[in-house]
Amino acid sequence: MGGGDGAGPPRSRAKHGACAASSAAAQEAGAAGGSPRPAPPVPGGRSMAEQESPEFGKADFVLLDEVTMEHFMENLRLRFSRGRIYTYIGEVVVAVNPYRALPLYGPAAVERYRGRELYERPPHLYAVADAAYKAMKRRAKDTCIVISGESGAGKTEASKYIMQYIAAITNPTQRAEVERVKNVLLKSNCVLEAFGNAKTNRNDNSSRFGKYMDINFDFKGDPTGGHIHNYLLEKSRILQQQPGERNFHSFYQLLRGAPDALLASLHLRRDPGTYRYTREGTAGSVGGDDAASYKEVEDAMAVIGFTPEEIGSVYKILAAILHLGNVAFEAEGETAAVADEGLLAVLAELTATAPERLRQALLARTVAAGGGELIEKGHSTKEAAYARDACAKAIYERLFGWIVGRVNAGIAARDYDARRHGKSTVIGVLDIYGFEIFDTNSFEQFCINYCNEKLQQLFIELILQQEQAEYQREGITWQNIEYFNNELIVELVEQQHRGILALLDEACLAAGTVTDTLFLNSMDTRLGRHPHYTSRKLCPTDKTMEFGRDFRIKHYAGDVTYSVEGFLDKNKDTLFQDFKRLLYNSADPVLCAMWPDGEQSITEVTKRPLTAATLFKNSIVALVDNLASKEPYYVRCIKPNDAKSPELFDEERCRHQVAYLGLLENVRVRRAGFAYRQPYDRFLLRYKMTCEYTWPNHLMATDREAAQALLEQHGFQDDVAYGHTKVFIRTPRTLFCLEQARAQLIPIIVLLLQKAWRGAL
Ligand code: AOV
Ligand code: MG
Repeated sequence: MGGGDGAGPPRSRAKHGACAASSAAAQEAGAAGGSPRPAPPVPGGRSMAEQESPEFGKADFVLLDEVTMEHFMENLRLRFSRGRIYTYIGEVVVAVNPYRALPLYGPAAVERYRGRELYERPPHLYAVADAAYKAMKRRAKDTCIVISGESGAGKTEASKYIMQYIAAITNPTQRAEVERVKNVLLKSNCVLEAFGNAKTNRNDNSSRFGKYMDINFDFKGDPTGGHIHNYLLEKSRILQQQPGERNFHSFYQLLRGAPDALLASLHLRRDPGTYRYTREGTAGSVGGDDAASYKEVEDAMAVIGFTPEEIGSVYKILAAILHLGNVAFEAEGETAAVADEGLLAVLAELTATAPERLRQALLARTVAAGGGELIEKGHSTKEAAYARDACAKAIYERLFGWIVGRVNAGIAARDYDARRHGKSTVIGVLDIYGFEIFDTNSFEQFCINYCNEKLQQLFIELILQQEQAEYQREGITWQNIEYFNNELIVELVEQQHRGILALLDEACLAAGTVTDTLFLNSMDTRLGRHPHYTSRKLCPTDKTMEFGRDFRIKHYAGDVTYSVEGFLDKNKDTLFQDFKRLLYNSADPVLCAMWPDGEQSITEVTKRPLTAATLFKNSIVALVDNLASKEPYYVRCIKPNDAKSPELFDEERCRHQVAYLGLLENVRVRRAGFAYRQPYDRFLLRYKMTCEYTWPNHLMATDREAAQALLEQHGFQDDVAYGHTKVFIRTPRTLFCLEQARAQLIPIIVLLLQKAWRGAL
């Protein structure tokens, strides 16, 4: 290679050699390997040590002296107690919910992080948002930010900070259309939370739906649109809540916040205790907030583009659901009759339907008899009550879907940009309901927890598995790191023909009288040997499960006992066509638009639709495929205690989360691994001007040798490894220094080129 000292090329003339040896991360990583060195300065005249003094612990878990649970917890606890709620594992952010307002956000903080590299500033969601944004802009890569953690860990709050950051750093020229899109994106949170969140025993503002939001960017890097996918709203909450919980916020907001005249026109009383669906949820409610939120949500709907008529329809639909819950039935011989005629009239008015048709839909259903003949079959009082509740759930679910659709219409990406400048790029933000364990866990918890298993699987796949597989492929010496793979649990749920979902669908499809208990029996028989499945029948001594009712899954995040009651019903999700037709014929355009399937005749709908669980599984599989196709950034949220306390760091609870989230394994893989990798040719193309042996072109036999010469000239040889096709760089600082060297040289090169050009003229 012809170096001055024979051991390698002479040091570069560019003054960045010091930077190489001075990487703070490299220093600390080196220290972990047993050669402690003083904390060095970093570009910009600041050092990691200044930003993160020992008082605040290690800003990156990769820098721990030893990767043990004890050291990890010590650092996490120390940082939490000092208000340092964010810590990195490489590019992954570990965030502990502070349960108090911290002065970490807002315009000044945004400025500190704008355009900076990850390691230049203390760990923050803003830094990750910036990294995802930069990757998207510089390399035209679709990226996604996956926020995970259990219920109440801070995912939704994190997603909002991330969106606020992206909104703040884009559109410097204040283009009106871009401003409008940003505004709609931000305001959509408030509306979706009002209709999709509720107080649970885990979280006062718990997301009861999953949300994945794509933000589209044009070639300038400004948001031009977006799209929200929502996943399985927990609609059973409409009917019933566990003690201490509430129905969706929207109901209380309307009741507590609406002006008197509006309430009167909706025939509502202010007290949520008046209505069967909101009666249980009045304890522990926060009345003042509800009234203030009502106004905020209404303003947000207007910003999104809801017309006053549409907003009026939304309120009427909410009121109709509340009234519907109060409809009682009395027996008239074999069949049911509506107990309160006045209520029927109110309902007909609010839903803009004909009172007699409404009565008919509540009391009977149309069935196809032989020979294509249709007959009316009257409900018993029990059947009528069941149909009424199914209808209330369905109306709310469709209202929510309509609202999401309305938001999407307000932010639909204008494809003129994509057509003019090629494909637009996307940042996806995922905020989905976290893993949850309640006193009673039902079908909804089963779906939510399955979804979290899938996301954990993706994390394992992207962060732990693929990383290690690449080192092996590239021939880099590597000691495999063991981790718990939850593949078996995912299989238990979703395996074709044999998994829980398949057995559930099988039970639902079976004609006649298959009950929840028979479904449980079938699981016991066919899954009895699975290491992650058990039930009282299989484990008779375990008194924490009820015989004939409960089964238990050993999830990655803990054991959850599910009550099988209602599984079949919720999975079938039957709503009689009579209701759909009734509401499709409503004179209210919003209500009518929610029931496009209401036009079908009863003979057309006898084909079995997909079950709720299968639809959910399909949507989650599609979500995971979508995420896997993007460059992922991770935020791993931790809930410090169950008391929502800003002081309490519950050691046991935190340790448990660190363990099941696989954070220690993440540190190990990261620490043993390399932060960046690039194919040799791409690497040289970008940095060749920083080395005399590679500029303008190298004369070495291979790109690999040339890359080696370049890195050695900078003095980075201890921080890199050479694979078959790619160069691997251990610490981000090395890349940062290369970037700096490049940035310093570019103006000089441009000047030289201009001179040469003028000379040629
Ligand atoms: P989740 O989204 O993870 O739960 P949230 O984001 O709703 O959890 O957070 C729960 C509560 O914790 C919030 O309402 C805030 O009071 C508080 N909190 C979270 N993050 C912060 C923060 N950075 N600063 C201050 N307070 C915070 V669930 O949706 O239940 O899975 O389904
Ligand atoms: Mg949430």
